[in-house]
Amino acid sequence: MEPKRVATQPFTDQRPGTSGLRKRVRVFEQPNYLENFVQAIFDTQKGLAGGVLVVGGDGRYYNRTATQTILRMAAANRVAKVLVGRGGILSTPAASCVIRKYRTGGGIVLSASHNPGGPDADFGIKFNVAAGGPAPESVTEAIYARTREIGAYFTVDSPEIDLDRLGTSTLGGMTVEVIDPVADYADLMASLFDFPAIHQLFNSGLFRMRFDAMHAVTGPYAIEILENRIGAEPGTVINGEPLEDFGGGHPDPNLAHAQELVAMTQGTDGLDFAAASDGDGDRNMILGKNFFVTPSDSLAVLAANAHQAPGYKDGIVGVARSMPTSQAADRVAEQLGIECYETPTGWKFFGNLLDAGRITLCGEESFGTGSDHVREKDGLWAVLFWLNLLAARKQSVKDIVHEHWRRFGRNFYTRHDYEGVDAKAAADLVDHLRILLPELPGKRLGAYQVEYADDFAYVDPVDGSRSDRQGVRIGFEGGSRVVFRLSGTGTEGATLRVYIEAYESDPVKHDQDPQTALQPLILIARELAQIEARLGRAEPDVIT
Ligand code: G16
Repeated sequence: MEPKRVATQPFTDQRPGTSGLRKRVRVFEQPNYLENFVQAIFDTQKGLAGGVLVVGGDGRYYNRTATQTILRMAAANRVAKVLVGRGGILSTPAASCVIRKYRTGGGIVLSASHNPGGPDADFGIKFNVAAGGPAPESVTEAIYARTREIGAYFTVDSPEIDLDRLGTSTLGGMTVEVIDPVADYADLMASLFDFPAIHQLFNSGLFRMRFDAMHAVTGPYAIEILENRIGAEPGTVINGEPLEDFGGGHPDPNLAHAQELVAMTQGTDGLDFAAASDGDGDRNMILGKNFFVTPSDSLAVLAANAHQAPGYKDGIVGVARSMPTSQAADRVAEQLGIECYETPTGWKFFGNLLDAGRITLCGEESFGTGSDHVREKDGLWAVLFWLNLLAARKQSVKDIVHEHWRRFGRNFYTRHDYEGVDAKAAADLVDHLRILLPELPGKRLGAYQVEYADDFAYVDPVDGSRSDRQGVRIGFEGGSRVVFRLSGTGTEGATLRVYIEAYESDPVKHDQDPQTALQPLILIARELAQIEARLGRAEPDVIT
């Protein structure tokens, strides 16, 4: 079967964002759109020819079509073998696990993560390198540059591969192995966490939990791990059947989009523990009875208690958080005497630190937590870590977090999102803030004294690469901060994110509602950025 050369024209909008190329399905369905991007991957990642490639996605609408296209193009581009998840499915952390376990040359992950799915919603594609993580900026920029000059792509004429049957077949000289998408990942989880202890917790009769898979990819993973392997009662996993449109929902595990689950934890009869994951299985939300754990606190609590889980029993070497994530983890690192790194938003920035053995745990405010076990954030991993902790400490979620605050102080935290705003107005707003920066240090805003104000820049300590303009930070004396940046994952207009944080050491004040505790800073942020005047929005669309 000879490769076929198909002439094409470049598209101008294929620069990957925070996490790969995310667009409306309709955009991907344009003739040659997906093909151009995939060919740009093969043209720039020369090592894939003759090597092994992993392909899988979150099962959203267009996943199967794209998988078949990629398989044909991989054959034409002389890839020796593709490992593809059954049904074209691999959660993002499972893809990372498989890429690493079988020492492959990398993977193509099909996902628009927490964005809605369906013919009128979103699709996405990203390339993960051999270490298992999202390609660093040097690679994504090279892929983008190639898409700007591409003149042809290569494919083969062949019937569709049967993606639903496990086993091996050939496609134009390339081997295609359809693998169980769950098994390798479930084995990895069993090696990290104390499944028998979690089993006892489930069996104690005193513990009730639900895991909400939000009709996204984690359903089969959660059923296999929680119910089949650990022995949680059937029905512990809810919304466990993956659907191409996620049942019409927004598969984003937060207080706004997982309301059904949040409600189950409320009241005296509320669940003891509830958790959810997102479209592609890399995000997590952790809830206790009448209690929400912010992702920033979750990272800090896991860092402080890592030794309780078998996979981390020797402790952790370092921790990293994205810049807008609260500084709760920094306080833990300080007490543990380990390094804490502050990186730009985007999981790809943790890759070098993990590869170099400088950190064990990392996390982001955007419901992402992970470790060196893979090179993606990992939703179910975080849930299992919390379950392991609950089993080991025999305390409630709320008690564990309150005890943590008493020991380290509390970083009150919230994120306010202004979604789908005019892109030019949002860019102007950030530019306006940049202009204000030099005159802010030393100024008083309300009760707060500005200590520093800058546009965050990051120099990777491992390879020296530099990333500029990663978000406007205004830091106040005492550790409070407001941060402004534009989302890099949206597909319509722009989304302004405002991150607000205040530190409180006094336990008497730890019970306050974050929105109340942070109100003065929220108002300062709105005024400084002239949000209502510039965006025409008095209130944010989503508060997390
Ligand atoms: C992606 C990235 C994360 C980032 C998040 C939000 O997550 O992997 O690192 O924190 O987007 O990014 P932004 O603020 O630019 O929208 P996911 O789960 O969407 O892949």
